[in-house]
Amino acid sequence: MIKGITTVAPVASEEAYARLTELLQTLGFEPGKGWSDATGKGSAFLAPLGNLEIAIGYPASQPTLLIEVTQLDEIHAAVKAWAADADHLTQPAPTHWNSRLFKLQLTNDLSIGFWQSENPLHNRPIAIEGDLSAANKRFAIVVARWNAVITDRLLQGALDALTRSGCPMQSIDIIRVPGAWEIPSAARTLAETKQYKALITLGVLLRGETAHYEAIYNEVARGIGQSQQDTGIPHAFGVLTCETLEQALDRAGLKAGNKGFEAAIAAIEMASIQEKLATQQTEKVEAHS
Ligand code: DLZ
Repeated sequence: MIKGITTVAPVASEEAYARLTELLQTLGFEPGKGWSDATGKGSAFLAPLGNLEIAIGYPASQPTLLIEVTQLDEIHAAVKAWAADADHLTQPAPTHWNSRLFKLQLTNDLSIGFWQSENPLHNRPIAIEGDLSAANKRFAIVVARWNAVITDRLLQGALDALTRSGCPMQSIDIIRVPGAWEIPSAARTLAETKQYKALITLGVLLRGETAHYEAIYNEVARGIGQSQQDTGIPHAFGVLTCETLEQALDRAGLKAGNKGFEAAIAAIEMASIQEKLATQQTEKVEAHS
């Protein structure tokens, strides 16, 4: 599968290289990993969205380096402020492909074009992804007291993820239950209040110490999943199932990350996805009415 496409744009002079690198940095282009060795050097920039375009009969007047932007006029103003010599900058003008474009003759040997499509859906990413902001959202954490030496660490990890993602402590409710067995019913009661954007469930089941381990684990997982499906509120699953206490400790912050932190991040992402999907649905309904 293709993972990414790198277009190498050779520039003819040291001056063009330095100016283009500086301009792209000024405009906030995300830097990638550059290189420098005996054969030359490269400045890498990461485009959030990249196109590979092969062309035939393309008007020679077009720059071969084209950068698609979302706010062409603001970019034009920024480029004008950056480039001391405005003679080498054209005004944004319509193209024959339903876009507007301006050109900058950076050096004698290098011209670049900035353009914006008039179609707001052009190149819009197809995937809807959640972001990782927990601000202005309420979360609940259901945590089992059984194996508290571990679950307290999972709770610490979850709180760390939530607060570092912008959720104040006042917007987090923590519900302690006796053991993992009790998590589903508490989670469901909380989810049904519709007060929370997402729930985080935390517990530890140790195979060696838990009679009917499989039966309990299956029921806990099924109950949490069912609550999530019935209520439509995301429930992040942070119930560890381990052979030994040592394994559990590793997953609670020692060697294998903190599963409480990871569950909270999943909850934040899912809360955001729910919001985005809800907005999309509303937009669709409005468009059809
Ligand atoms: C009883 C029990 C056992 C044996 N093991 C665990 C465990 O490893 N992890 C856990 O969270 N809870 C355990 N429990 C307690 C049950 O989850 C439950 O709290 C009690 O059976 C009371 O309903």
